[in-house]
Amino acid sequence: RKQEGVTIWLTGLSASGKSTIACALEQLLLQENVNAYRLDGDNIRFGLNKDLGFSENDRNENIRRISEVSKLFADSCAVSITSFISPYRADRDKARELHRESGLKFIEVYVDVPLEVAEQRDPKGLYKKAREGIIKDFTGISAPYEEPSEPEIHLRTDKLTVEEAAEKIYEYLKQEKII
Ligand code: GGZ
Repeated sequence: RKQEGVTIWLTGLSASGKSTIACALEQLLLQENVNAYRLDGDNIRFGLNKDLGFSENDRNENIRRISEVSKLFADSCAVSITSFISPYRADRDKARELHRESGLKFIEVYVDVPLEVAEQRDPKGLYKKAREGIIKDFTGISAPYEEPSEPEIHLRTDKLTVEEAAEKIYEYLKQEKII
């Protein structure tokens, strides 16, 4: 099926729900025969970017490479869905600019949850370790998260189910006639 390429860029704290929403959105799209592909920590941080950690420089480089890869998927007419914290506004803006230069759509989705809620969820016990100082430079605790100022989509994941959040992105793509 013919479609425009696009990058859906999810950004938000650890445990905000980025990956689960990305999975649900991918499912919705594949059901409609829309070619979707997901980039996340599992296929990027353990492969292409396995040389990178969580210092500011490494995060910049992580996001720079992901921006380039996502652009290539979008260029192949896929709906490329990225789910990375991407805590620095400048890095996300560069990703947007890279797409703009190539005439490709870029949709920034702020997966927003209060830090207290993310910390309560703590599915991997990382916030606890960060509070104890076992993990250094942890986003929201000991490293910054810069909120998007003008995201195309703003989701409050403590007020939406995963399905509702994915639906909102899906509806946006329909409304903008991207799919
Ligand atoms: C933040 C960390 C850290 C530190 C390990 N800070 O909830 P998770 O576990 O599964 O997702 C987090 C993931 C963040 O990687 P990203 O590539 O998305 O980060 S960034 O965009 O900032 O480059 C978390 C885990 O890795 N993790 N150490 N110090 N998250």
